[in-house]
Amino acid sequence: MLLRLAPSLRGELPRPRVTRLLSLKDPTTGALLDRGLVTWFPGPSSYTGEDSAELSLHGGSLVPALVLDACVRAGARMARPGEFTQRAYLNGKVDLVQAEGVADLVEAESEAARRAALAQTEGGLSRRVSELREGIVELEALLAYHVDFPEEDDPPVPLERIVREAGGVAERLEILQATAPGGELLRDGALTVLAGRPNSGKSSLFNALLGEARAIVTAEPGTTRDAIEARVSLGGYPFRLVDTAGIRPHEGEVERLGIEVARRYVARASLLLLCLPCDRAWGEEEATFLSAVPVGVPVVLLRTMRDRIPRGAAKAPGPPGGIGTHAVIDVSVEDGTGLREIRDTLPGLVYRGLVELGGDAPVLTRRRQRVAVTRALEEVLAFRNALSAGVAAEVAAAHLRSAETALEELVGVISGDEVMDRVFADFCIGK
Ligand SMILES: Nc1nc2c(ncn2[C@@H]2O[C@H](COP(=O)(O)OP(=O)(O)OP(=O)(O)O)[C@@H](O)[C@H]2O)c(=O)[nH]1
Ligand SMILES: [Mg+2]
Repeated sequence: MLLRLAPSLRGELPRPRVTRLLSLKDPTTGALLDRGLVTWFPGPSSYTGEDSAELSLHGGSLVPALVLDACVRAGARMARPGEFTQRAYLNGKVDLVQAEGVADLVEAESEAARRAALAQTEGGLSRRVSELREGIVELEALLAYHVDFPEEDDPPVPLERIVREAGGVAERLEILQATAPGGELLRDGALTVLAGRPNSGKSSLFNALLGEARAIVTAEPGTTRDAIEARVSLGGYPFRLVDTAGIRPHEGEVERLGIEVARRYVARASLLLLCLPCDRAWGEEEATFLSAVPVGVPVVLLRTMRDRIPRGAAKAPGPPGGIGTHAVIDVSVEDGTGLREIRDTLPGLVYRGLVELGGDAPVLTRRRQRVAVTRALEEVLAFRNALSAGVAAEVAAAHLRSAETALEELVGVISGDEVMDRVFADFCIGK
């Protein structure tokens, strides 16, 4: 196909992996379509492992469309979403987890998501999974050794040792499993809701954190009627920030609906930013929002409009004792007070485990991965319990084989078409 598109090659493929400037011509009419850079990658030294060529064109929308059309007429067809990476997987270039990392890398919108995805494409998670699998294989070996010498008073591998080592493997699986909640949020962003009474400065703060005037701000209470959502990276971690309607007792129909939306957001939030102006005391509105927050969701109390009270002056009273907020930050969008502290504080509240682990530690970023690791963990624990309870070693060993299967399916050593289709279905075209 490349030869038909670039007649100046005279039927001879370019040198592998060396860029050539070539005229690309319509295979039917011979008309010049573009002059571009062409690189030829003969298999297996290519992304997919198969022969492939890459064309760098002048860009825009018409030129690439014309050249693509010419490619199709010369015998090519358009790739399905994820087809390049799927072929790379089928040709053994990457495993399933690395392939998922490629999709995440393309979609990454924050530094933390990018780092985790890159580490995953580079095989970081795959290596961890393979170490865990080896740990399980080792348990099987120990067990076989133990079973081979049943009659001896002093077997070469005492049962207690196998039980202990199974506990060690389970612990390592648990550490990996614990990265899942944060890892899954890395892909979607943590739903972070700005809530508070009308005119508490929610929309102003929303705009300040976004760095653009997205929500309308007025001195009129009840300005925001609907929820506005935006993706933003704070301290390198992804957040879905939501500005909501302020809550108050005597509201009109539209505002009431907006408040209802706000309540629903609060119920799904990963983090609540409760706004209360520095010159206003804690009241019923704040207590109402707090009561709608699900257990375990961190709440940050933002004392807004810090510039409105003189430096050193006391703020109006905050929440009475006993109301748990995870942090209190004084902010002002007028002079920028507290914005830095918000960026620095929020990641640690939502991405707790991940922030502590640091950038390159293996992280589970998808439900599929979490389910597999959880299954492996449960099987290893079942094995340990069975062994301690005196169940015959051969019977207990079945749990180890199931644990192994779960990890093998995870990286795709064995995988059904269904799993594979699901993994590649949410890729974008061209990857
Ligand atoms: N001085 C000062 N004024 C602020 C600050 N933040 C917000 N304001 C003002 O307070 C008023 C209300 O701000 P908004 O951001 O619209 O408040 P809101 O909570 O979104 O209000 P509703 O959408 O009505 O619930 C506006 O006049 C803002 O300009 C601040 O840090 N300092
Ligand atoms: Mg508002």
